[in-house]
Amino acid sequence: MSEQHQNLAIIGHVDHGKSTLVGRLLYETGSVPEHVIEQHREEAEEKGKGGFEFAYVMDNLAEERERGVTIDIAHQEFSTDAYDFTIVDCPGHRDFVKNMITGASQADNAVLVVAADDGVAPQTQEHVFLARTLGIDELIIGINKMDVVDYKESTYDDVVDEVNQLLKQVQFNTEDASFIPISAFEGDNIAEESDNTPWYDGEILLEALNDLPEPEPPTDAPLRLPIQDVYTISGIGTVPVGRIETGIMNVGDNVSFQPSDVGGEVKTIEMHHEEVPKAEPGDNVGFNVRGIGKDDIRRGDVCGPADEPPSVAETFQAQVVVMQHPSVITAGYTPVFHAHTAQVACTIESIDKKMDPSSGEVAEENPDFIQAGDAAVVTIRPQKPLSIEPSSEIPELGSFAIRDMGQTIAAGKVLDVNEK
Ligand SMILES: Nc1nc2c(ncn2[C@@H]2O[C@H](COP(=O)(O)OP(=O)(O)OP(=O)(O)O)[C@@H](O)[C@H]2O)c(=O)[nH]1
Ligand SMILES: [Mg+2]
Repeated sequence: MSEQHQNLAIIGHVDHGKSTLVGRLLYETGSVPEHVIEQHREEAEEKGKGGFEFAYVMDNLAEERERGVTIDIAHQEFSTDAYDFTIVDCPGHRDFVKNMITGASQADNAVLVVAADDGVAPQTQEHVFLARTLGIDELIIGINKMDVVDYKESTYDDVVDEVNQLLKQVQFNTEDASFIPISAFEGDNIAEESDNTPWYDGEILLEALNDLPEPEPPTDAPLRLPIQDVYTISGIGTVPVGRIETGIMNVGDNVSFQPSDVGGEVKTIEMHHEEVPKAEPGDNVGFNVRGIGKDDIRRGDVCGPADEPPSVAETFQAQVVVMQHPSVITAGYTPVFHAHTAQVACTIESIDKKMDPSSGEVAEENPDFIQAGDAAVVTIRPQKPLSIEPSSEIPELGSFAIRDMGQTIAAGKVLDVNEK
């Protein structure tokens, strides 16, 4: 075990090999034994899904295995010399981008998987945009399925060029991106240098993972724990679960859930099925609070200290970047905002400034509309109570994505919260 912890998201278009890559990584690092892969191979073949044995390590739901797609995010742990990794395997299918947003918002860095035989595809673009705007620092880009293109250097170079263009488009600093030709299925350049790519002399994947920059230390912000689900467990009672984004939770603390606006004393905290006296940023916990019933709180609430409760926005000002929209965005537009575990319809009440995305300077005051490619400062009014924080104070609770008509329209950062 190493000291440092990293949350690593695996992102990219559907079927490009994300789950297969995670399965392969876990296998190569000894976290999944050979016989388990062998069982998966048999099950995959029975289901007519031969080749999915590595993906099945991550795809545990019956529907995922039948369809051969990832639906919800899945977490797995493995260690290298430098880091203990929590891998967040994201779904690539366009119907499940909302789950990818949750995954990306939990991660420090990411591996982008691009299939060499397909190149940049719609969700490659959508995921890179979301990764960039949700605060992913560094990207490792695995050009996967090199076996399918006979390990050809020219194909690799073409896909690298395509991805570089995309990175420029979303203003991802290309110095924070590194490329590796891999085959997740065959195991090329994952844990060992491959003989099939003699023309490549860069790092293999495990080396690149070891060389990732250390994640920023957690801020000294107060406790913020977005609630992912609320369970009723016999013998304990109501158990909200979620991941601590900032701060510490101790048994005996007085906490408040917002925007539900209820609270009480923390009676128990459970992590990995064991009771613990306290929990820290990055910990996935279930806990019980005196006097709180199942109907008092819900997914999307944020738990914080009673004396420093999570902010609830009447309105908030944010900087947004528009990725795509069939026409233009004007004041009055009311799409769904995805912030931490909450999904709330919000109205763009005013478009205050259009920014020059390259310089960050104001390009136009009070523009009539914004469109794809624009960056702007806007004022937003949630249609139902929403707990959200200024990104400068609590970055973990200060970003969001905007979705409409089954696609990501924009993403942004909260500048200022006007509290209820
Ligand atoms: N030949 C070859 N096939 C691969 C490779 N990596 C993945 N595949 C195949 O591609 C298919 C999809 O793989 P997955 O790992 O499920 O892809 P995914 O990116 O996780 O897909 P979603 O989670 O649904 O977005 C499976 O049939 C894999 O066997 C590779 O390196 N070479
Ligand atoms: Mg998958």
